[in-house]
Amino acid sequence: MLDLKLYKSENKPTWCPGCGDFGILNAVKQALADLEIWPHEVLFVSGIGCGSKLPDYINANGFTTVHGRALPVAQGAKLAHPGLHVVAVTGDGDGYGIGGNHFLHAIRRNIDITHIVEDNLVYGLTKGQYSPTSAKGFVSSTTPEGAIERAVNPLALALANGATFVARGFSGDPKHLASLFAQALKHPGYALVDVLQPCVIYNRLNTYDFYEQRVYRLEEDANYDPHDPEQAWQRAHEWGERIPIGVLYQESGVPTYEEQVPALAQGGPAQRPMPPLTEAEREALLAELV
Ligand SMILES: Cc1ncc(C[n+]2csc(CCOP(=O)(O)OP(=O)(O)O)c2C)c(N)n1
Ligand code: SF4
Repeated sequence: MLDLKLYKSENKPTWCPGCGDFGILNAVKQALADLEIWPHEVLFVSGIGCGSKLPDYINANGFTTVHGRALPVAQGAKLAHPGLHVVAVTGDGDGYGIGGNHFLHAIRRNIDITHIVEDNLVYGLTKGQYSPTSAKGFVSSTTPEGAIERAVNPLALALANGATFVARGFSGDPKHLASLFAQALKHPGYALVDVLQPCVIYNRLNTYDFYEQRVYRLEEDANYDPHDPEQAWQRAHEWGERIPIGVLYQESGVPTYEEQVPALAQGGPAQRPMPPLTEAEREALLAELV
């Protein structure tokens, strides 16, 4: 196991005290340490939102894109550098709302990236508007009479589109969450970890207490088989008195997108040696840059 201090960033999180994003950050670091992934071997790509600040708070490669675009940038980075562990970090608004289209296509491509969704069921950074995962009837700053639309079910959506790894964690259980992140990082293909993340300011419904009374670990159910799509489908719809966390579904042996691209057989462009420049090319490049 590597030392957790390796991942310590110089930047101090600006999250509200008690925010569920702290548990996610700690669990991510733990998973990297457990798998002995060094900071230079991993890239975090995020969008815009409270949770999307995560790359700033971890000592590793990081890139912040625009709202909703973490997944395409993460996929591009993985194709350029297949040897890198690439982790896309999005909020529920970022990943399932404005980035919802990318979510579907990342799933069906099965590029080997890990997608962490900090799912607080609300827009945090922009002050509490309802999000795609907010329950019908959820009262927010923009819906004082309650959200009219029904919520998106990200786990069912992922399963229905052929995702090869679908998990749900809870940021109030960081040890369990770290094991989910580690399994997702090891999975060859697109791996979704939807994380129940309390927003202690704008979501007074889905609190730590709310989840602590309801969540249960799937692996403690001896009858549960995460390789059975029908069982996964059924648990993906369980939300109420009991909420499952753990690996809902994993399918092995499905080739990743990058394994099927002949041009990547020699490695990604970022891994190939640069062909030497002629003097004229060098001069032209310098003239362009200087
Ligand atoms: C193209 C674009 N549309 C809208 C916004 C405004 N915006 C920034 S963050 C955000 C929502 C963030 O919510 P979520 O992704 O759930 O993350 P959280 O802040 O809850 O972690 C919105 C609407 C933006 N920055 N760019
Ligand atoms: S507004 Fe909510 S999600 Fe954003 S930092 Fe505060 S508690 Fe966390």
